[in-house]
Amino acid sequence: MAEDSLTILKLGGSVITDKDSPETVDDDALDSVVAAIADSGVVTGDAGPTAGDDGPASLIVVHGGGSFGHIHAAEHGVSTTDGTHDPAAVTAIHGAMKRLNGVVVDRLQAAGVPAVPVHPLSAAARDADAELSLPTAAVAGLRAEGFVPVLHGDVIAHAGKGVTVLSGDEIVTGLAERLGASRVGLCSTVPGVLDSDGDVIETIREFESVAAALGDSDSTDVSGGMAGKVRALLALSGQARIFGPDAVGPFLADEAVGTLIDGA
Ligand code: IP8
Repeated sequence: MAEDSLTILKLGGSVITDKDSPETVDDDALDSVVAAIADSGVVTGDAGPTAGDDGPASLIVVHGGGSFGHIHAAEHGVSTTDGTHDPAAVTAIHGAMKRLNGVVVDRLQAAGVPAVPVHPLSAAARDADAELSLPTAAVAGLRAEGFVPVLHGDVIAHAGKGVTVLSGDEIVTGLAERLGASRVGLCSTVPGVLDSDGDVIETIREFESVAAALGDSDSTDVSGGMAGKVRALLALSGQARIFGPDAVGPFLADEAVGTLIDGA
């Protein structure tokens, strides 16, 4: 399979967890998206003894924090811009994300997807200008061997601030640019980007046309809601889609689901 057939799929933390209840997985929602991934045929990698024979696995999964990472991050006052030097805070936030990641990886494996965990804390960092360094050798190497890397929002070293939050959305856009993804999808709790009447906007090509509907247009925090997501995806050199949980299967089948974000 060609390198350019890579799909990056983000599962929103609010989709796969119960946001109102600390460290609680939404089992039905997770099982449903896992089944959609397993049934999609997108995963062609073979992680067995002949690993790599079919070329790189064509899927990378990223998931957000939901009621795992965000609750601990808020408790310790850590965000994408506010950091901490407290090692106990680092392990509390990272540990929660690893627990959620373990559940996601286990469910995917149980469904036959050759999923393996990748933890950003051990590899990524921001410099003093908040510029992200996101090495891709581990992810690319795992793909080449037929695995489906499963990454998650995390805390990472941030020059001068200790650690700050790296959102799943930043991982998605960072990997999409660095690995040249052909398809990028964000599975959210809503069926797409909604206009002021609550209808799904079909296509967004520039931010100003939707700024009023999205509000918070000055937000630079990519972890900060739909406006931040749209801005980050518009900056990609390729297209992306935002859609709801029911559309994971159709998205992987190349259907025009949710909102197309096309800033290229
Ligand atoms: O839910 C945040 O990831 P996101 C992860 O994608 C943490 O914003 C550690 C709160």
